[in-house]
Parts: sequence; structure tokens; C-alpha cells
Amino acid sequence: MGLSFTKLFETKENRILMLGLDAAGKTTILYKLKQGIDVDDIPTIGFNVETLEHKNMRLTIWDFGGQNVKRPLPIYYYQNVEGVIFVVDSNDQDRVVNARDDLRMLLSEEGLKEDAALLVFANKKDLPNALTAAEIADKLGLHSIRPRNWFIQSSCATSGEGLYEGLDWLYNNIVNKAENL
Ligand code: G3D
Ligand code: MG
Repeated sequence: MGLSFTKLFETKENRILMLGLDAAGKTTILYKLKQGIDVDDIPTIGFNVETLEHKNMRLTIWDFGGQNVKRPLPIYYYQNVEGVIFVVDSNDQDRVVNARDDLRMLLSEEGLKEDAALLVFANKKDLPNALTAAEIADKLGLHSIRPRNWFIQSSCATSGEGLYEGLDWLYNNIVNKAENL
């Protein structure tokens, strides 16, 4: 049973939303994962969308411009979303509180499935004032958002460090869910 579901799952397109404050590193993450190169000059006007393959899983990642979080996305963007990647600039200590507010708003979206996984990238860990992943988790209040599955991974989008660890977690989470159907 599990196996056949895995097979089904593997051919399925998994819809992932990537959100976070402006300049957190979303677009850098998307194109680092997509092409393995640094992209300095792809501005996000509206959104960027790319499909990537990770361990037989096809992820379609929607990267929305930071300011859009304040203006909720139309409900259809949340439908059939298997996972949300929320990107935080760990070095921007002043705005972690804004990130927390946006995350709360996002998680209360009616269109978002209860069991959609939440992966947080505590990004820009290379910068001198970067908070640790544990500190970011506390400031975002992640411990109080159960029962949703969440995971926080520190990352450096420019070097790519941590990005695949995060995707591995997302992969395991989505596969396990498909197997337990
Ligand atoms: P956004 O799409 O979330 O708005 P971007 O953010 O991906 O456009 O990134 C904003 C800026 O942060 C970019 O710098 C980008 O290179 C930088 N950045 C992204 N991730 C990291 C990281 O992990 N470490 C460091 N040091 N910088 C990062 P510019 O100068 O192009 O605005
Ligand atoms: Mg962007």
C-alpha cells in the first residue's frame, strides 16, 4: 500500500509556496536551487515560479514578492499547497517581529491545508549579527503552532548552504504523509 502511494506521489507535482519579508533571500534561494548559481538581478515583480526535481519529487515553488504578504494572496494560491517555505533574514533582528506577524497571518489562511508542512529557512546565517535557528524559532513562536509539522533550517542562500537539508525535510514530510494516507 505504502509503496504504491509513494509511486503515485512521485509522479505528482507538489505545490510549494515560498514567502517571507522582502530581502529575506527568497529569490536567491529559488534560483540557487534551480540552477546552482548566484542570481543578483532577477527582481520579483509579482512572483517567480520554477519547477525543480528533488529525489524524484517534483516541486513547483512560487516565490512571491515580500510586500505581497501584507496583501493576502488570492485564496486559490493556497489550494493544494503541500508545503510552505518561509524565509527569514536571521541578521535583520529588528524585523523578526514583522516576520512573525506575517507568518501568523499566513498560517491562518483558510485556503491552506491543516497538514501543509512548514519549512523555515533562517537565512543569511553567514552575516555577523545572525541569530541562530533556535533563536529564530523562539522569536517566530514556532513551538506554539503545533500540530502543523514544521522544521527550521539555517541557511546561506548565496553559498547554498543548508538549502538541500531543508528540501530533504520537506521531501520526507510529504512522502511520509503520502504513505500514511
Ligand atoms: P527576496 O527575494 O526575499 O526579496 P533576494 O530577497 O533573494 O532578492 O535577496 C535580497 C538580498 O539578500 C540580495 O542582495 C541577496 O544576494 C542577499 N542574500 C540572500 N541570501 C543571502 C545570504 O544567505 N547571505 C547573504 N550575505 N546575503 C544574502 P542584493 O545585494 O542583491 O540586494
Ligand atoms: Mg524576490
